[in-house]
Formats: sequence, C-alpha cells, structure tokens
Amino acid sequence: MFAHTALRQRCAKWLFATGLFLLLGACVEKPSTLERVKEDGVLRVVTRNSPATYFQDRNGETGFEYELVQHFADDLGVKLQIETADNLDELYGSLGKPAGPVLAAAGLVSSARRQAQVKYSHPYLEVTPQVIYRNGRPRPTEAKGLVGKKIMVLKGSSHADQLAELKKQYPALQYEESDAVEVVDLLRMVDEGQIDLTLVDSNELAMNQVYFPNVRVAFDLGESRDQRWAVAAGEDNSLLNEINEFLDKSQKNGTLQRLKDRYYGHVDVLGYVGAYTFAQHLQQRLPKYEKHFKSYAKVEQVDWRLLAAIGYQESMWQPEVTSKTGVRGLMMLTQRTAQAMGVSNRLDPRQSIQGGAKYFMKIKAELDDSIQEPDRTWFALAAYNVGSGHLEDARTLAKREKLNPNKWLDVKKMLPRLAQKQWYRQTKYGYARGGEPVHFVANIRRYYDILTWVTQPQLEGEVAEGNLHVPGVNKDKPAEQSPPM
Ligand code: BLG
Repeated sequence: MFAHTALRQRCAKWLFATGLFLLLGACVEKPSTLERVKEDGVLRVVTRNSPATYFQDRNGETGFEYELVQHFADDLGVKLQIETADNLDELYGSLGKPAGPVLAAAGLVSSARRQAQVKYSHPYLEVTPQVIYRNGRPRPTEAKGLVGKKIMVLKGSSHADQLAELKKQYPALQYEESDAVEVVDLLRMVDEGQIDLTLVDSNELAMNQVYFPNVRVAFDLGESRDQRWAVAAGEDNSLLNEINEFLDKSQKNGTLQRLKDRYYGHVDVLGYVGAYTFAQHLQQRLPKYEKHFKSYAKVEQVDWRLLAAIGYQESMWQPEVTSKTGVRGLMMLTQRTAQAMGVSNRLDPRQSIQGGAKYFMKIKAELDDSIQEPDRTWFALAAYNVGSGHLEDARTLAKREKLNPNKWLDVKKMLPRLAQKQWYRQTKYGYARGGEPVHFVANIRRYYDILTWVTQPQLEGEVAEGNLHVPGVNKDKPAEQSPPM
C-alpha cells in the first residue's frame, strides 16, 4: 500500500515534470524570426554592391537600399549588418541559411521563378525596364528590333528572364548574361559602344545618366514593376509583417520619397535632355576649370562644388558668355562687381572664378547674423544674383507679412513681388527682377546636389584635378583612387 502510494507519487511527479517540460518546450519552442533578430541585436541583410543599392564612398556606407534598411534596423532597435552577393543566384541562395542574412534588399523585382525560394514584401519603388542604346546608333523601337544586336544583361536578373521570354517569340534573338558586371558596367559598355544594347531599370538609368552622356532610352520593355524586399520562404511571417508595416509607414511619412529624390531625382530635376547635357559638360567643360574652382574655394574657405554650381548656372561653364545686360564671363560678373573684386579681364575664366568666389563670400559675410545655415548660403546666392539691397527689401516685405525674414522658404515668396509696382514702390531699392534669384537659387541647389554626388568630397587643402567618379564602380579600391572619368 505504502509502496504503491510512493510509486503513485513518483509517477505523478514524473508526469508533472514531463508535462511541465513539454509545456515549457512548447513555450520556448523556436523563437520567431523577428524575436531572433531582436535577441541577436543584429539585422543581417544581403544586397548588391552597386550605385542603386549599396556602395562605399569616403563618408562610409551609402545607397538607396542601405539607407532604407538602416531606417528599418533603427526602428527595430538593432544593428545593421550588410553582406553583398556577387550575383543574383548567390543573393537569393544566401537567404534562409543558418546564421545567414534574413532579408534581401537589392532592388529585387518579384519573379515567378523565385517564388519557391522567397517571400516578397510590399512594394516600395516602381520601376520600368528599359532598353538602352547609344546615341547616334540605330534606335530599336520595339522588341523585334533586339534581334541581331549585341546585348548583355545581368545574369539571373529579371531582365534576363524577359529576354528568355522574348526568345520564344524571336528564336534568332541572341544575348549574353554576365555575372562579372554591374549595371554601371553595362551602361558604360553601351556608352563606349562595346555592346549595342542592355536592359536596366528606370531608376538605375536615372541615377547613372549624369555619367554617361551617350546613353539613351530606346523604349520601355513591358509594364512597370515593383521592387520588393525578400525573406526566405521557410521563415515564419513575423519579420515579413514587420517589414511590410515599416514600408507602408515609410511611404506615408515621406521617407521613401526623400530617398527617391536623393538617389533617383536627378533626371526628374534636369529632364533627360538636361541630364545628358549636364553629363557632357561634366566631362568636357568642368575639367578645364576644376583646378580654379578648387584653388579659389580653398582661398575663400567654401566648397568648390558650390562655386562650380554657380558657374554652371551662370554660363554652363563657358568663359566667354555675355548676358543681354552686359554681364560677362564664367561667373557672370557685372562691370562694377568685377572692378570691386580686382578683376581686370572678366572673360579670363581664372579671374572670373576668383572674383566670383570672393564676391560670394563677401556678401555672405555681410548678411545679418541672425540668418543661419543652410539658409545663409541660399540668401548669399540670391544676393549674388539680385544684389544685397533688393534681398534686404524682400526680407522687409517678409517681416510685414509676419513671415520669417531669416528663412529662405519665406523670403523667396516675397522676391517676385519686387517686380510688381504695388509692392516695389513700398521698398527702399525699388524695382528688381525678383523672380530671377528664386530660379537661380533653386537651380544652383540642384547642380550642387548633383556635383556633390558625382565628385569626391573635398579634402583638406585639396587642389588635385579630375576627381569625378562613378560611385560603386571600383568596388575593390577605396573611392579616392577611382580614375577620373
Ligand atoms: C548681379 C551682380 C550683383 C548686383 C546685381 O546683379 O549680377 N552680381 C555679380 O556681379 C556677381 O553685384 O547687385 S548690386 O551690385 O547690389 O546691384 C544687381 O544689379 C549676374 C547678376 C545679374 C545676372 N547675372 C550674376 O548672377 C544677369 O546677368 N541677369 C540678366 C539675365 S538676361 O541675360 O538679361 O536674361
């Protein structure tokens, strides 16, 4: 009886312990993907090393995908760890491996072929596949026109899938898939005439058009498609749900738009014609004057690319231009300004740049102390164009309208009033073509953005020539060793 009871008690204990163990087992069963990421404190992401995704510049890691995924890691409160894959097969294959990346962020377009391997997120960027040809060569206008051309695309890409589809219709179609190149290499090969055509997505072209003046869109190949992030098909949905919430939020709060403007906005801003004109001038004209911009930027302690942007707005880097009003030279100095700055020959580009740089910094220093950066730079640019007196009038009008006279956003609303009698008659300096400085500043800001993007950051005391570079091209070398374009 006693033994029996003891046995029963032992059994009960055992059962209890086992039950608890099983129960515990159920509770601590494999943590979800999201829990794992948070516990590790690291979000492992795989991407591609290219200007449209992820690359290193002298300031460190950058790129559209990099920035977006960094925001996501910040939201999760974890560190970001990036690894790169050499080609798309390797990229997709790396997902779902133990201790491997949990997320692929690489400008991926969902592909039926990959559905068994991965689950895709909500879309974050709409892109259109485009056939790219070289200006001056015959331009195909439809799919049939690809037959007989030398074509190269990225191996394993959605563009390769598209060509494989087309080949069913046009068996004579030939193309090469390469995993030894990146998108910029394909565009360069078209630009230099080594291949006839390639296929890239519209965002990749938008980003690179300013480097490749001969590259043109032949036609859009098919409908626009959505780029998405991907997680391994075998993962639970915890991370994917979090990703989708994050992407939806980034759409709503403007984060995505800001990134699109920053990385892919150059063509929107310049238009395609403007973008390749700019690319041409960047290659053919800027190198002649770059050393002057740099040396006088150093003297005046200003970013040389801002001076170069002023020069582009004023003369498109042409030293001999003259405006209708008799203003002359690369930096468009008036007779009076030239005299005040000690410039004897306005058509001499070196003198013009020297005088322009000196004048810009002089009027900037004279601005009211209450105007802070970056507005201070925009005000100085406006004064460069319309004169300090008229700018001061616009600030006075802003005060009267209860606007902030120290904010460019407010004062630029007042400047066009200087051309209307009802307003300029109330001002100290009277009539001015007040709309001109508003465009002037907006344009210079765009050129400056592009120049900061396509050139190396200025080094202390640097006066070296030819430091334009294509980001991400020389992946194995530090960016500063990139050859000039
Ligand atoms: C600027 C002067 C300012 C001057 C204003 O005109 O020229 N800037 C320079 O010389 C660098 O000094 O201010 S003031 O001295 O206080 O009166 C106002 O007179 C030059 C502007 C004029 C403008 N481009 C630099 O931005 C110009 O040429 N406009 C005419 C355009 S069009 O050809 O007639 O259409």
